[in-house]
Order: sequence, then C-alpha cells, then structure tokens
Amino acid sequence: MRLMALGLLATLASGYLTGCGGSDAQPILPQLSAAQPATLARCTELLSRFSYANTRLLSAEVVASGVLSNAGQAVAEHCKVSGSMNERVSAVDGQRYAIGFEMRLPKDWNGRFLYQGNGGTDGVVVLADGASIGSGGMLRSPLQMGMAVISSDAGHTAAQNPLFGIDPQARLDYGYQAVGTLTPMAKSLIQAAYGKAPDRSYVAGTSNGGRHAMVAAARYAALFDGVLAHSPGFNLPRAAVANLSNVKLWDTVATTKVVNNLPDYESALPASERQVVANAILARCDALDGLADGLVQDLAACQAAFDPIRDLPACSGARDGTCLSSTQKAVIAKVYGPVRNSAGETLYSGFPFDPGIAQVGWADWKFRNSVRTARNPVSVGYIFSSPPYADLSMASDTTKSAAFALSYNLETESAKIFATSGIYTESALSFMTPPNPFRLDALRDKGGKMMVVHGAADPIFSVDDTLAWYRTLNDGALGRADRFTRVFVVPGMGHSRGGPATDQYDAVTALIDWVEAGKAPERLTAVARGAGNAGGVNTELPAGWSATRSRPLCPYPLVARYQSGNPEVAESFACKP
Ligand SMILES: [Ca+2]
Repeated sequence: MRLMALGLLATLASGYLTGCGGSDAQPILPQLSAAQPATLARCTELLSRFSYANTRLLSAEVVASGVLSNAGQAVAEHCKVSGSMNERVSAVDGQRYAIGFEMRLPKDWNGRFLYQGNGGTDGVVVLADGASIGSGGMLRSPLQMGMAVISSDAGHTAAQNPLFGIDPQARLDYGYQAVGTLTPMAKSLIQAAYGKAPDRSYVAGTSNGGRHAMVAAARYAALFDGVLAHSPGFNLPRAAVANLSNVKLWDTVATTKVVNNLPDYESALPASERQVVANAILARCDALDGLADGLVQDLAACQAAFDPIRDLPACSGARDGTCLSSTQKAVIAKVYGPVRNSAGETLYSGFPFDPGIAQVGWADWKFRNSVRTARNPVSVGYIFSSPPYADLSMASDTTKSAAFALSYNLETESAKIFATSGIYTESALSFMTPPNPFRLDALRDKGGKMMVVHGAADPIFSVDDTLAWYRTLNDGALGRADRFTRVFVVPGMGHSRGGPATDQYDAVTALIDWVEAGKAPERLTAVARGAGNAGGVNTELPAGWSATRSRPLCPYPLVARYQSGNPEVAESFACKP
C-alpha cells in the first residue's frame, strides 16, 4: 500500500506521506533530471566579454589536451580562466584582499559545475581539477569527467596566512562567504562560455574543503544539488582547540622535545609504539567483522571491546618500543576521550580506536602541527579567537607558537572561539560551522543529496563527531536521513587519505548517480593503492595485503562483513547491520 502511494505521489514536487502508524511522515523528494552535455563556445573572448559585478578576469586561455594529466591520463582540452572578486583594502590591517579564483572549463562539458573546496586555512588557488577533493589517488578527476570546476583562495593569499584573521571580512570569506560570492559568478561565467548555465551543481572538498561542503549544504542549498564532504573539519575550531589542549599531555611522556632545533613530540608515542597500539586494537577488534584482515570494519563493536588501560601491553621496565608506560597508557586513554572543560561541557568529541594510529599522518596531526609547525596555534590564535591573539609574532616564530600551545589554557582561552568582540561580530563557531547542521531541509526538499566520507583513524577531525552529527540529523529525519544523506567510514584511513586502508574510491560518480538518477549509493568500492596503482602507491599498506585489495565502504551504520570467497576482494563482503 505504501509503495502504491509512493507511485501515485511520485510526481509531486513536495508533500508528505504518512504511514499506517501516522508517526513516520516523510516528504516526497523530487527527482532531479540528469545534466546534459554541451560544447565550449568561447574561451579567450571571455576576458573582454564577460562582465560580472565586483569581478575582474585576469586571463582566459585554452589549455591543450595533455598539458595536464591525472593518474597518468591526459586531461582533455579546456579553458582556464583566472580572476578575482571583491578586491578591497582592509581598514583594519591596510592589506589588499580579494577572492582569487581559477575555473577550468572542459571543451566537452557534461553540463555539471563543481565548486572545489580547498584545505587548511585556504589562501592558495589549488589547481581546479577536482582531484584533491578526497580519496587517495583519484583515478579520474572531476575535470577529466567533464565537469566545469572552480577553485579559490577563499579571500586571502598564502602570504596573508594566517594573519588574515585580523581582518573580520577575510575571516567571513574564509568561513563561508567566498563560496556564496563565487558560485553565482561561476554559473554566470559558465553561461557565457557554453551558452547555458550548469544543469547540476556540486560542492566537494576534503578537510577544510569538507567543512566548506558541509557549510554549503546548510547555508547555500539553493546553489547546489549535490554535496560531498570528505574528512570534514565539521567543528574545525573545536577540533583545533582540543588538539592544542592535548599538547600538555604529550609533553609529560615526550622524551625528546626538540629535533633539529625545532619542537617535536614524536617521542611521546613514536612509530614503533604506535604499531604496538595498533596491534593491540587488532587483537581485540579485527575479527569482529568476520575476518582477521588488518581492517576493523565494525568500529562500534571495537569501541565496546577495546580498553586501552587493560589491553595495551605495559612495560615492566624502561620503554623499549614493544610496550607502553603506565603514564603513556593514561595519556592515550585521555587523548582518545572527549575534551571537556571543568564545567563538564564537551568541547570536542573523542576519537575511536582504529589500527590506523600506526600511520605517519597520525603523528603529524597529533604532535607536529601544534608544536613543530605553527599551524594549530596560529589558526586558533589569529583566526578562531575573538579578539585575535594580540602578539602577532608567533606567525613567524615556531618557538613562540610552541610556547602558545604549551601554555594554552583551555578554560579561559577556548571561550574565545564562541565569542564575538568589537569588530569581530561573528564568532568562529558562527563563521566556520553550518548554521544549523541538523536541518538540511532545503537541500533535501529540492531533491539534493549529500555524501560524507571519513577515515576511522582521522587524527584531527574525529569520525565520531561526524557520526554523532549524522545520528542527530537522522533523528530529525525520523530515521530516514539516508534518503538524502549517507556517511561512509573508511577503516584505517587517516586524514583525507593514507594509512592501512583501502582509500581509493569514486564518490563523485556515486553522488552524481544519486542526484541525477535516483540511484542511492548502497556501497562504494574502495581499493588499496598497492604496487602499480595509477593514482600513486600508498606506502603504508601492510605487507600481507594484495596490491589490489578491495573492500566495500558501507553507508553508516551498516558494516562491511565478510561472507565467503576470496578475502582480498570486495565481492566477498556484504554491508550488514
Ligand atoms: Ca577485519
């Protein structure tokens, strides 16, 4: 009866369907039509003929086939357009700011637009081919697929990083306004170049780019039909503060605190000891998914099964790389737990235990970006705090930024990411995170779809934070958020890529199929980048894995469980509760 009703009502653009119980009302979601291809009508003429408010084009040139390549394959002929929007001089710091961008417009266009969100604190117009938006070694970039792609610096240059945070408007452009400013211009430029606007529009990125995508899903649903948030820095200021607050803990177990004249806490938990932790996690959790294969697919069961204090091997004497001191065990348990202030408020989610802790990137994020590089301190101090940190010198002095990290007072300083102050009229939480992340009604009701892909061993943005968000979103959607949003966890994968993981997959095509053909992604096929992989070899793969090992990535909360057959291929697994 319900299926019949669905069929009868399927042509309605909106409305609600109520089941027999009357409590599971679900909106009928419209099906968007597929994008239609077109051919580039003009390129170099755009420089003189394209006009848009507050926009200056700097160049428009034809890029011949083969000038660019990705994964060993030529990128076909396309038009590269560079320019900037909203050029201005800041009254706060006297700096010249603009939103710099490049667009790459394929000669043979598939009718789709992609806003490429970039990582870190932006400031760089990353090549606009879409190859950097997530997945290790993407075999076909969105530009190769035929999408028209824009990439931007989000309103400041590399030289202005991180002190652009002193300028309130530059903060807002970085947070969300660059996406909202550039996208209508980009669509107008596409109209000028092809004679029609894009049929379908997407936004995608990883890390901070994944954050851009999540923010766009909530703020700019009218502009986009599909959203791909990869390894999203969903609560980026909270994650940065949590990471800073852990520095004091690592400091208690670091045996060497300066390497090559720079602060470095690698000795707090070096690679050999991280492998000890990984082995202990595998011993408890690997087989919970039906196969001991070096991958923990059942992440939730693992968290219930693994206790770091009980399960990590304790040193009976000095640390020797095969065991952990009792202090280390306590620090690990604390670092994996949620960060709370003395009032008991959770500032950031905890992290799930996953054998991906063995990877190099884990250490980069947990240790080096707070003390060896200035990355974390300057982001918190200059961009996320209101008012910004007054002493500007730590932007160029790692000794000072490390001291900032070590003296960071969670109780007093973390309040500044929630605060406004004088000319800083939006808090970091306001400009960096989606305004209401649990209500994606506008995206849902237009027929839009969202996919999130996140590594289980991401050491800076916790997949637990992403999963908690999804559970709340799902509650608000009466348990059917999967009709418009799905989250895929990648076991073993670190931040954006790498680790002991199958980290190569094509989420872009899956998203397009969902948006334009109504084909919901029941699983993604992910491949380990072993020897000979065209997208680049992942050097962190365990020795025993097939070079072409594949696994399904399952929509949360389903888990890839081994069924029968060749343990190296995805077909031997099923997505199950
Ligand atoms: Ca397993």
